[in-house]
Amino acid sequence: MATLESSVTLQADGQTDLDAIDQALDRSLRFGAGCPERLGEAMRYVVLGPGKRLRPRLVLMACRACGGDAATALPAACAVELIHAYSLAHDDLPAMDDDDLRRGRPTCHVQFDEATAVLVGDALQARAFELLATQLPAEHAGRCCGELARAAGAEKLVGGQSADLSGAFDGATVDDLRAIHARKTGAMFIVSLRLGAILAGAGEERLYQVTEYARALGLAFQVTDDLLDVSGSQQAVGKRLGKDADRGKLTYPKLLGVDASRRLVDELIDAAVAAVAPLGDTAGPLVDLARKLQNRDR
Ligand code: GRG
Repeated sequence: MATLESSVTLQADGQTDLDAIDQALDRSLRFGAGCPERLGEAMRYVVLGPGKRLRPRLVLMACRACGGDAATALPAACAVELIHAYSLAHDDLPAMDDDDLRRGRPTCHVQFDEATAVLVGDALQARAFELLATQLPAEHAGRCCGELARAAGAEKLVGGQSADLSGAFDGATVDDLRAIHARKTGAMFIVSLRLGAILAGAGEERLYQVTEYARALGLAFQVTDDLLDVSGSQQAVGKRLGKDADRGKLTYPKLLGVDASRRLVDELIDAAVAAVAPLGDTAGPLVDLARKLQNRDR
């Protein structure tokens, strides 16, 4: 595989980071003759569509916040986005959320077919770990592989999805909902920050601080996602068709009401900002991103 070194200079600038991430993702999805054309095309369709690239941006921001060179973290940034993209393609399948639209376009199984969507997810997951194993500095590669495997695995991302699909929600509380989202959404936010920090050579105290930031941000992200569903703006901007609503999905606004959900977002964002305050100015982009996310449904 070609190295992901980008021709775009990585700077503390959101747009430049986005360009660098998109270029590196593009390079990470070039395969040799062994990859069937349709599979490669579908992988690129899923990953290179118009997503926010939130998790890879968090990897780079965390790396800089902890004093590292963000270019070192680019393979990790791509790896988390590949896992995220696989999870969305699988979540959209008829056996799961059965969605027709993702990122404003037909979902992978609609555009291609179900078997291809399953295989796309399988191959993206493998590619993510290949990137970490082959393109990170040797002293960090093993730990990064282990942390991402755990976040994506049966106790976190996959476990949260499984618990969500099992859907025994009668009498469920906000704590039950939090427990699912901590696994389904939160773990990928946490690992994004942690990989960036690890690659900057952060010690345990810094790792703890960025983990607490990510924990609060991930939950706030989920609550605002639910609030966007209520306001209908997800559909308005064509982000997600969302059959969730039809199958009686449990959400924060349903359990708490809209106003209390917004207050929860405010508390979580304040907690996220406080967690990285000890890092000083280098955490500025993390603080700015948290404040933007706070208002994304208002
Ligand atoms: C199939 C193992 C497996 C897991 C699926 C991510 C997920 C778990 C399901 C997606 C549905 C969901 C929980 C939505 C809530 C928040 C979320 C993860 C939204 C999608 O992330 P964005 O908004 O997407 O960052 P983009 O398209 O911008 O990358």
